[in-house]
Amino acid sequence: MKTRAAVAVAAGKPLEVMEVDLDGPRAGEVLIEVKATGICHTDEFTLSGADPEGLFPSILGHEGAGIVVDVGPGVTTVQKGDHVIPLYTPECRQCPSCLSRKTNLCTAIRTTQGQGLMPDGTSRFSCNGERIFHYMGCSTFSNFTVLPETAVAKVNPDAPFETICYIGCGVTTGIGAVINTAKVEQGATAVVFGLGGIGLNVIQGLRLAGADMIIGVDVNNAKKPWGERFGMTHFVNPKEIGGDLVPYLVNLTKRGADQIGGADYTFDCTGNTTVMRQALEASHRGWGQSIVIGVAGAGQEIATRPFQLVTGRVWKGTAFGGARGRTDVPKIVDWYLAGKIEIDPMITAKLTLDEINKGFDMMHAGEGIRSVVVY
Ligand code: NAD
Ligand code: AHE
Ligand code: ZN
Repeated sequence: MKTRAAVAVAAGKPLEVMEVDLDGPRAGEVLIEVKATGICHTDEFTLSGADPEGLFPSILGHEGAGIVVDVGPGVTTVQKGDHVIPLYTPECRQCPSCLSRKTNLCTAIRTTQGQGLMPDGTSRFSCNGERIFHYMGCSTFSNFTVLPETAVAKVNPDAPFETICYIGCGVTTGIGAVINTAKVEQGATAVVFGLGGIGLNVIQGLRLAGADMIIGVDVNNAKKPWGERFGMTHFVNPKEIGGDLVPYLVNLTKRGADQIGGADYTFDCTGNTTVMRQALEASHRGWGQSIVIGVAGAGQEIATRPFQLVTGRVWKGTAFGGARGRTDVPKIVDWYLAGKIEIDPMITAKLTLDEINKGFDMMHAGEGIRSVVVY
């Protein structure tokens, strides 16, 4: 079949919207009509050329929602008409990782996914006979896409596509980092670095978990009201404090008899390795946990004095907020429908596919929070 898609033709170039060819679903695969997709900073990261796994030409996008329109042989868990959210972290429930119960990082199809291919080692996308790569197993910047059935979560059909697509990455990553990865307790202190599409969801996760002090750090003052809107109690712009950020935050988090300072939990939502170090060092001696969410480019590394870890700080990372997609994503959609979490205000632009590059421009300009393409 033919489908319209925004194709990443080369690193650093705007996406090109065109008609491409899409082969139907093979065994164990499903064809999805994508109804809406968010634009995550990770799409920008890959498009920029910084992603060591980046492939071109490819169809980016991993934060979508849509309807199953066809299924391949042997598919049993979803059927035509089901409303689904594509999962860049699948949940096969059979691989050693899924069975371990220690991680959400299903390994069943990770190798081919990283090669931009379906599990059988081929691509469903092409244009004029030239292969186009899939991206993160999702390629939601195409109006129609094919995924393995283990990489779709069936969700409540009452939920609007143009908001629940955000659960496909940003919402689940931010809230999951708090609940699944850090396991934040009531009364905790926390610092969130980067108040964008992920950081604001960390903040609403912290509010949900009952954190007392939620400090937001961002170099863009326009993010302050956004943080406050979702539960941030203090805002710090590192450019405006007139000194080093770490001692400033350590001092700010000194409470009562605790004259040591440092937050119980810190979260990097920037992808900046200097910020990751600051986040670790701003966590509390003895028990502070610092969660790396941001992704950093090829060749970039994090560093700290081992003393920071010897003295009890814990450096952790999280992908997709530690969520097991087929199990947890439908629950998060239900939380949204029940009003337990907010999504609508964070969607600050709705675009057509032809306007998709505007979404990247707004991200570069620090304007708004999340842009969504509605097909
Ligand atoms: P975004 O562009 O919406 O937000 C980034 C925010 O960080 C912006 O508000 C920006 O002003 C702020 N910022 C930039 N440099 C800063 C600095 N030095 N100090 C403080 N704030 C700074 O991006 P996003 O969509 O929220 O994504 C954030 C990061 O999370 C990206 O690296 C993205 O690739 C990554 N990510 C990871 C996962 C995962 O599963 N681990 C999932 C989604 C996104
Ligand atoms: N390709 C990058 C890795 C990027 C990365 O870490 N991606 C996250 C999701 S970001 C969503 O916006 C992830 O799921 N990681 C686990 C995995 O298996 O990729 C690189 O640096 O190579
Ligand atoms: Zn993402």
